[in-house]
This record gives sequence, C-alpha cells and structure tokens, in this order.
Amino acid sequence: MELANLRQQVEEVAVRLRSKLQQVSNPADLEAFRVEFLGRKGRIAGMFKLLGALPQEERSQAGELLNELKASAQRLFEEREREGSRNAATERLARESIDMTLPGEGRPIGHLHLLTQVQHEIETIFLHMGFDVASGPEIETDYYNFEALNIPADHPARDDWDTFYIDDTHLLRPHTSPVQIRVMENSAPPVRIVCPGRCYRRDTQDATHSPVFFQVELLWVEEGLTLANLRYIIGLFVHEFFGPGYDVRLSGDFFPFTEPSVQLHMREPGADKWLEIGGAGMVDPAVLANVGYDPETITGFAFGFGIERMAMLKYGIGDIRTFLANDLRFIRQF
Ligand code: FA5
Repeated sequence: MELANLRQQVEEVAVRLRSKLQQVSNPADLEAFRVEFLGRKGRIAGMFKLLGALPQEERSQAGELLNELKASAQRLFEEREREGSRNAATERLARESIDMTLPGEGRPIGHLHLLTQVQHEIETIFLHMGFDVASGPEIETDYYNFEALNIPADHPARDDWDTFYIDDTHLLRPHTSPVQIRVMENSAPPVRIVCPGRCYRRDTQDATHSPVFFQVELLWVEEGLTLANLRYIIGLFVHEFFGPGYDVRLSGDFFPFTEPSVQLHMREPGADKWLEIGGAGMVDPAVLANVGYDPETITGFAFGFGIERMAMLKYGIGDIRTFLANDLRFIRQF
C-alpha cells in the first residue's frame, strides 16, 4: 500500500459521496448516506484502518488526507441535514398556514317558525287594543273543557269536539275555550284577554285538519256589550292582520257556551267567496253564572279561530300539513 493509492481512493470516495448526496431526497436516504460514509463501519472508517499498512513516513500525510475527507463528508452531511429540516419546516408552515381570504364556515341561524310569528303578530294586534295574553293547561279537566262551558256529560254537542281522553276526568283540550273559565274564575269584570295555545282533536288529517293545531281565543266581559262590539273587534282585527278592504260577515251557528252563536267569515278584496275563520258569540248567561258573575248585569263575547287557518289565508298556503313537515325549503320562506 502506498500513499498514492490511498490518495486515489480518497478522491474516488470524495466523488462518490458527492454524487450520493445529490440523490438524497428524504431523511431515510440521508441516514443511509451517513451510515455508508461516516458510520463506524463506513467507508471512511475502513480507510483509516489502511493507515497501518503505509510506511511510517507517509502515515501523517495520509492521516491528514483522511481527516480532511472525513471532515468534508461530515460538513456536507450536516449542511444537508439542516437543509432538510428547513424544508420540512417550510412545508409544514405551508400546510398549516391559514388563508385569511377563505370564506368562513357558515353557521345557519334559525328563526321563529311561521306559526309562532303569526301567533306573536295576533297577540300584538290585540295587546294594542288593550287585551292581555292569558294561557291555560293543554291537559284539561272535563269540568273546564265541557261542564263549565255549559256542555254537561252526555250532551250531544260534545261530539263536536272529537276529544282525546287521558282518563275519566282528564283530556287533551280540543279548544282554548276552557281558558275563559279559568281566567273569569280568578278575576272580576272587566276581563279582556286573548289566549293562544295548542289544541288536540281526533280529526283525520287532511289539507285543512290536523290532530294538533293552534287556536286563539278572545274574551271580553263587561257591562253593556253587544254583538255589535264583537263585530267591530273582528273587523278591526281582520283589517290589522290581513290589510284593508277585507269584509267580515257573521252567520248563525251553535255553541253551548254562547248565545247567540255565530260563525265568522271573511272575504278578500274583490273575491266572491266567503271563508270561515272561526266561531264566536255572546257568552251564555249560564257560563257567566258558573264563574260567579251576575248574568243580569254582566255581558261578554268570545271568539275562537285556528292560527294555521289564518296563516294559510294570509300566506296562500294550501295544505295545513306543510307547517309540521319540517321541510326547510318551506320554513326558510318566512
Ligand atoms: C271552537 O273550538 C270554539 N271553542 C270556538 C268558539 C270560541 C266559539 C268562543 C264561540 C266562542 P270550532 O270547533 O269551530 O270552535 O273551532 C274553531 C276553529 O279552530 C276552526 O274554525 C278552525 O279554524 C280551527 N280548527 C278546528 N279544528 C281544527 C283542526 N283539526 N285543524 C286545524 N284547525 C282546526
């Protein structure tokens, strides 16, 4: 072994390690490079072992050559390692960077259901006329729902309200009229209230009937009221809710808790057809007596109508089932 040989080997390794380094494209390649050239059993370590085979006087020069080779391999390795981690950091930054110009994730904001909006609108109209808003339980007793409203057991008029019974004395209220009794029992005249609320009936579902629906009840009790006052209030309400130009008409009807009883109709401007909007009448003296009022001096009128039917007329909705179908395309329109 001669120095010249070793020098040649050093040059070959130097060329090889540069070309190897150029092929490094990931951390695994770089590690393979380190093991091949700088590892304990790598090429450069192997060359140091050859030193002993050289003549004494050439060893220190040969050692210098090898040390230079090792140092340059080490430098190239470290440079490449630094470059690699810089690239990884840049890549990560690029991956994780936030594009402030991207549109945000939309969170749809809900709104009140059309029926609730209509209920609030009706309440507001009557609040402005001086009525209070009252409420009562949806699970009612037979007494408030029928007896106190002048509909004793076995009275045929009970069939007008196809009622869901819970037991012999409890039921799901089929109308909001029992709230009249609850309010009158606890207050002296004058009484002016509206009570919106959910009602239940064993009605077969169709375009205008639902087993669950909303009614609004109105009650005004005071001395000296007549059907003309009722007619006036209904007219005022229709004007406020639907707009000007609507006609209102009363026709004969029967409810055990009103005498006389009427059916309420309204007609759109320019239309021929009258539409039924609810029932009404002067509070029956028997009902006034049931709550402890003097029917000789106290008078009153009441009416009740369906909120869905009102909303259907106002917004041109053809089928009552749409309200509960939960179709966002419908709900979002209002
Ligand atoms: C009553 O329920 C009486 N309590 C109204 C009343 C109050 C009369 C005060 C006199 C004095 P009626 O059964 O007609 O009346 O119902 C009133 C309104 O409720 C109807 O005109 C209709 O708009 C609505 N309605 C009744 N049943 C249903 C149903 N199954 N689905 C949707 N709306 C209904």
